Amino acid sequence: MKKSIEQAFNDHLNAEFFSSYLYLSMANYFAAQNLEGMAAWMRVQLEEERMHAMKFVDFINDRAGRVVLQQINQPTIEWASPLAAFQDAYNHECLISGKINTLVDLANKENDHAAHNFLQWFVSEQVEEEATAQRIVEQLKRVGDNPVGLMIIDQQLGSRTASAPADAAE
Ligand code: OFO
Repeated sequence: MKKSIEQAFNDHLNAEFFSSYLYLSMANYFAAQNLEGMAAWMRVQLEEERMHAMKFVDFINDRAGRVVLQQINQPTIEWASPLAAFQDAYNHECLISGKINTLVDLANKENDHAAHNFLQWFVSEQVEEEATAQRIVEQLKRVGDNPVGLMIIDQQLGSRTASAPADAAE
């Protein structure tokens, strides 16, 4: 694979590992708030992010490139509210979508059809990632400070399983 693609994919797998780290941090925040459902939801999400990172690892290895693991930045550990945390999650997913789009542009520029094809899964996935986070943000906005509403959302999110990640907010 071309060095430019290898470098960009290595940078991106670091961003996916950071996503995993960020959601672990959010899981810990929710656990500290006794919002066990949200904590559980984030724990499923962090595993998904690790899987995303591993897809890039596998692709680089399959193309006879070299994976270079880089330092993972420290995530935020405190949020003002569950809404603030999920708003951050949504903003983060938008950022990741932008990075995926940039990778697609690079794959096109380098005429790397395999990379382009590989990235299409992520293009679709990011639509789901953004939509899911946004739905939860809207639900949390709707309940505001109502503790019963918050408890219901917490219970709903706690039912998320690894096999049905996209439906967790519904
Ligand atoms: Fe990997 O999709 Fe979220 O960050």
